[in-house]
Amino acid sequence: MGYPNDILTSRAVIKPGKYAILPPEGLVNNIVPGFENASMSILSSPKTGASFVDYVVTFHKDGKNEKGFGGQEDVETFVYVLEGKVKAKADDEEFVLEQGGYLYCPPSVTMYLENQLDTDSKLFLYKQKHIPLEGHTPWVHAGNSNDNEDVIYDDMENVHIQDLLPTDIAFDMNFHILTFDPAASHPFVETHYQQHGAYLLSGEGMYNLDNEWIPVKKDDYIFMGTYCLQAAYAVGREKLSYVYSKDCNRDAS
Ligand code: UGY
Ligand code: MN
Repeated sequence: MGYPNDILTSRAVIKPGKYAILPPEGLVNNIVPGFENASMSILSSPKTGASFVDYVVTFHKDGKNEKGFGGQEDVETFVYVLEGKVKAKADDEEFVLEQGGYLYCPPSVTMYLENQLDTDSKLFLYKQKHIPLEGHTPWVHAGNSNDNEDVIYDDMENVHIQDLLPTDIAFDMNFHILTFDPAASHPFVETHYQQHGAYLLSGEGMYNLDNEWIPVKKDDYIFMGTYCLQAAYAVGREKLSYVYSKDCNRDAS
């Protein structure tokens, strides 16, 4: 007979369609066909009101997805390496991605991933239906956030942002990293059409979601729905940083 390790409470908050916070300790393993030697959890999906699907994937030794991810004519994919080292392919084009590395595959390009370590590699993975724009085609793009320029965010000198993908109009979404020095905050409470799926890379903060102040920390996942009120303060001694998706360059539908 088993007993729980602690009193059964959770930091998870789920407000379907509005927002969700998923702390890592509550995640369960989801089998996704094609992913081998992997533990993965689906974090957001259209079932919770997201226009995208987000996953956190831990590849164990020999972890891979030999059959590929995405590749359909209307699906775009993105991967960001949280920990470890993977070989990532966009069809036949090969990249070695270490911590901070990322790859975007446009529609009709299949993403293949393979752990390069005997230990675990951890990834933040995304797919979404691409909204095409006549005369413009997005392209394969890879990089490493450790090599990118951090730009001051909205005149707030203690907040920095980087764009992970090109800002070209062919792209209907982008991934960004937003980083707050301890005690920094957003300049105002945002309300906007675009949704976010955000994975916390470091630090701790108080996040205002729909005017509820909720403590968050490294490895939490936050879904923010359309027009969900949103703003954060960084607390503690480390920078609060998260990688997140945001649609762009398209009219509302
Ligand atoms: O880009 C954004 O909308 C971003 N500032 N939102 C957020 O951090 N919640
Ligand atoms: Mn926002």
